[in-house]
Amino acid sequence: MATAGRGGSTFLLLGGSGSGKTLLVKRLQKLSSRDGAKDLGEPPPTLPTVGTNLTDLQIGKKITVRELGGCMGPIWSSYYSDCCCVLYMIDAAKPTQISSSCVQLLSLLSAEELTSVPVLIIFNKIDLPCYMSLVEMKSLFRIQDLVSCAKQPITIVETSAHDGTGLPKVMQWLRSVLHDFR
Ligand SMILES: Nc1nc2c(ncn2[C@@H]2O[C@H](COP(=O)(O)OP(=O)(O)OP(=O)(O)O)[C@@H](O)[C@H]2O)c(=O)[nH]1
Ligand SMILES: [Mg+2]
Repeated sequence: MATAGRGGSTFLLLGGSGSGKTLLVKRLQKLSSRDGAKDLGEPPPTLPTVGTNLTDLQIGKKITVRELGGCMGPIWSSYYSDCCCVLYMIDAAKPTQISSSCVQLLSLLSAEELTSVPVLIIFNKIDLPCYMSLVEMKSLFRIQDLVSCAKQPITIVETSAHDGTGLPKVMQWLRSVLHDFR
């Protein structure tokens, strides 16, 4: 298990272009705000992240989420040594992105620097009518094999950053990771 010293409390947020990383961070920021917004309201607009985007969240203690834009895929690995865990986002309503998402996921799971960091796999956009169910996604990504071969502890959630479904589970995972670091 990673220690809090490694990468401080920087949570790396990765995933294909347009999978919903920036919107997720904005939603988590609202959920973790002092008034603990129950009603998320309309989703705020987002722009493609060209580079990296750092956001502080207060989840019991301060953590920093570092989103790397999907277009940064070729250099994601240069940030691997500076993180304590990874959130990996997949657009469950975009079949054309599945093969590249799968290759990127396998690549990060086999990276030396990430062998001991917890990984949260997020299947996002489940509010869209055309989304692929968790059963379908698990089968396409061969999640059973991945989880049994990977060295990292892997957790899987389904979310909609649009309507907020599943976001409490993401918050719960962040808290549990922080708790394990204590
Ligand atoms: N319907 C729906 N739309 C979503 C969801 N999450 C994000 N979106 C939309 O998808 C688009 C892309 O979202 P972003 O959060 O900018 O995606 P990103 O992963 O940060 O993309 P890059 O920064 O380019 O890597 C935006 O129009 C979002 O409003 C979701 O769960 N459901
Ligand atoms: Mg973004």
